[in-house]
Amino acid sequence: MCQYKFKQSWRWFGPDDVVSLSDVRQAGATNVVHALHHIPNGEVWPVEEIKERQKLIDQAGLHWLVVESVPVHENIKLRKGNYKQLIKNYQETIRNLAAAGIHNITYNFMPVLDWTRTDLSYQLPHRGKALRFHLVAYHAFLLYELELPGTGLTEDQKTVALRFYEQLDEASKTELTNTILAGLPGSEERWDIDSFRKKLWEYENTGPDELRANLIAFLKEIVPVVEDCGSTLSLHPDDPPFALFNLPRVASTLEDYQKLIEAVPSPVNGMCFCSGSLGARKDNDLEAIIRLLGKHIHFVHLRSVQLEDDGSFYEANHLEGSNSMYHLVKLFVELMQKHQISIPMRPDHGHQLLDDLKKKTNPGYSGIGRLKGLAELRGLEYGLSH
Ligand code: DNO
Repeated sequence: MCQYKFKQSWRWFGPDDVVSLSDVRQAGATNVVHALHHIPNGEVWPVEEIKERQKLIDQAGLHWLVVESVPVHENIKLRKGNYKQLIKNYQETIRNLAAAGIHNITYNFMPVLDWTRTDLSYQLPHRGKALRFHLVAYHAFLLYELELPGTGLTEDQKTVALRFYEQLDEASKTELTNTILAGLPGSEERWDIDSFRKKLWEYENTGPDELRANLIAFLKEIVPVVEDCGSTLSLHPDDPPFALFNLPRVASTLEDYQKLIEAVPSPVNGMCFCSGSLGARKDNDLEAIIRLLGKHIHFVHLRSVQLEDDGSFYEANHLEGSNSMYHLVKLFVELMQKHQISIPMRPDHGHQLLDDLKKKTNPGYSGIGRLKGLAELRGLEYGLSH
């Protein structure tokens, strides 16, 4: 039997989460992935508050293993305004987390929006619900709600989007806007059409090269602190891993990550391997990413997406979808033995199923769907490592 195994983890959003800490234990996870969401983006997380939350998690018989995320303020991404102070605050938060014994830090560098979907209750044939990114709905929102030019869209795509938009009633239009702008679980920002438009203008002169330079400059200031603390940094991929609203993306592909690691070469400068995010792009070879980035993967999110012909996708069962979960987990089992490490892994998202269909759940983060995902993934790993 293999000695090194995934550290089974579960994202918990705090005391208001409908999924309680005892639910987390019942689901079979031993570690918690968590963030102090109540602290405004950019402020230092005080040691006392970290420890207080940690105590709550300990008392439930669990361990706060990973922080997801220490959010990166927009001013750091754009290197403007008070960004220097914000970076100092970020460094202090990393030190404070280490003082409490929390060393695995995840972050993302997606401008303006965190992850994006267009449908939070896509009906599956069995009547459970999944999250979906429907490209046509996104185009319709871009062209007819935001009223932005669809640069790069073909006439055909515009016509299809218009037809889709015309058949939506007012309530569905509002729902689409809220789904895209109101912030999915874990996002720190919420927008309305006007504030979002204004925010997009701020990125007018920031393309991928500029954003990447800003990320590298940020890493150069953060990585030495992370090294000193004996911690690791895991950059979550863009979700989805292609440009939306003309905003730059710099964590979508293997090459993106290689550039960042080359620019700031440290073992702590790493990746959160999210199979669902990376897998939403056909030309991402997920197995090659595991093989080539290996030691830089400090955290793993496992879920599957089913790609559709036009670039849309929906979240599939954890063991199904367009990528082979069998091969991904097998590579991780081998990687962990080779490097003699156990990597934290959480089942990412889950379908809304059974009793959860009657509850108001956090999109993607309902209890039963993730319990099912974790059970399947645990079984797969168990089989592969015996
Ligand atoms: C999907 C989400 C998140 C989210 C993180 C980024 O991909 O469930 O993991 O993007 O908050 O750090």
